[in-house]
Amino acid sequence: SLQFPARLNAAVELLDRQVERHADRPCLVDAHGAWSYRELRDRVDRIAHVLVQELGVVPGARVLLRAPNRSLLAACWLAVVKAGAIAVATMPLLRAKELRTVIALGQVTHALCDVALADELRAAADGGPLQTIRCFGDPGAADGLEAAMARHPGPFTAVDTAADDLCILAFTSGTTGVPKGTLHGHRDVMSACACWPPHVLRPVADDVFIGSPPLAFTFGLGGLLLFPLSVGASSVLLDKAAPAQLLEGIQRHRATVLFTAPTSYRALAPQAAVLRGGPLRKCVSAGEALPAATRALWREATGLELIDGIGATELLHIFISADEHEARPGATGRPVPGYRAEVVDDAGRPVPAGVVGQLRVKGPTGCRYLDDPRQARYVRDGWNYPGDAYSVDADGYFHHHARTDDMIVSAGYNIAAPEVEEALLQHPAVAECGVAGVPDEERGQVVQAWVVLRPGQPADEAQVRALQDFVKQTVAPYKYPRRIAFVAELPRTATGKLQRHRLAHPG
Ligand code: 3SK
Repeated sequence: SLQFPARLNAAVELLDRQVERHADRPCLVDAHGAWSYRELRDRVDRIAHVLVQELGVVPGARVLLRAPNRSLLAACWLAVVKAGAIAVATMPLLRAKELRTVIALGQVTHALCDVALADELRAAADGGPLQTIRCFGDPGAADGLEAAMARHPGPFTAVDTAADDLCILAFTSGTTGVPKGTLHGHRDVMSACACWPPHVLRPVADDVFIGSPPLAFTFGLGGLLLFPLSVGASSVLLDKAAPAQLLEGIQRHRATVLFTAPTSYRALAPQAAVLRGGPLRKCVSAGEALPAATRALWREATGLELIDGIGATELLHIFISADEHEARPGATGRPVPGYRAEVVDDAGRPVPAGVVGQLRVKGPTGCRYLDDPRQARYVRDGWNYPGDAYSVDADGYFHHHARTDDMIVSAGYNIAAPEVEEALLQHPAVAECGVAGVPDEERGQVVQAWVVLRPGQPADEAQVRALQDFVKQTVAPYKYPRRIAFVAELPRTATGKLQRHRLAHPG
């Protein structure tokens, strides 16, 4: 089991300890330049002084962060944690309505915000607990964070936090309903760094990390900040990480470790041959189930085997995974050392190999919800039930079937929406697709697919029949989509997860 001292501050462990070892190594790179470990610590200490001395932040206060990925956002996150407060990082795409929910549920009192995104935040703050917003991104502004930082040179002594003091309030992206706030302490952050990275990713100090997930999504927080810092590596933070920018960034910065989601690997694949034989050596896929076809596509394009993983905001990061040598198409992997995972029936009994049931997980990164009645449903006897239908094979590999909410029951058949999506994605006309059950008088529900076609593909009846026939030949014929709609895009959360419940009701 993992041992940490009773007094622990994650910002000290991840940053100050690295400065002691290699102050001048490159640490963060963004569109504004590059910072060494020493330079990052200097910024973090200045911001922590501003938080405490100018804004009156006290240990345990909740500080909202709002910006696209950039080094100053990472510095703000570390400063909040170093000051013993709780970082509430929010997706840049959130609008005032969603921000209002986060502020009210999280009892957020302070915010550090990119000036370009401040209007929505100010609108959301109206009348709520959020009293102080300090903006950054306009270095000339007299009342901006940068001006305040200039007033506070000199080291900041980290607040002496206990290992179990909270330092993160992260909201789930809400693929189905209202987001849940999840709480994590300094020990959880250090545990996440001590489990999946050394056992599966195996990063080294010379690695250059890059990727698309926002730092506000714990997939991005771990992959693009915590894990690189934990080994003294560097990280490239892209404020925009659409496929073209990501590909350009990988090449320009000679990135060696890539974090992104299956959708992004599919979009990158047609141009990704330029990466073959280059410095890129580890490609991590998470955030959504990885179809075997996407794994094959990426391997064919680049020669690299994807490292798949399932994680959850509730557990901070990845808890089932397989490295590039142990990967098996169609399987997510095995429990990451430090975690236990089981597939159980509705009564909580483990099911035999090959049988589909509910996934449950236990591990060192905990799972506490913020005053949410759903705690009772999602956390039982120390197990977290992330809401995924899985089976385990005889070798202990876990196979994803669907989110529990994404099981379609049609004429008595159980059909996993992702399996139908995976079949459709193998058809050359299909760029993206989403599948969900829609009500049907005769069958209860029928399978419907919403398909984004590749450029130039006809959206006509012949295409519908071709796709239906293709699915019938790829998986059991009763799973084929009886209805198909062609659409320009699919509804996704701010973290890029497909919202299947919105396919039929996009409004
Ligand atoms: O939500 C997820 O899918 C996820 C994946 C990896 C790491 C962290 C998270 C939240």
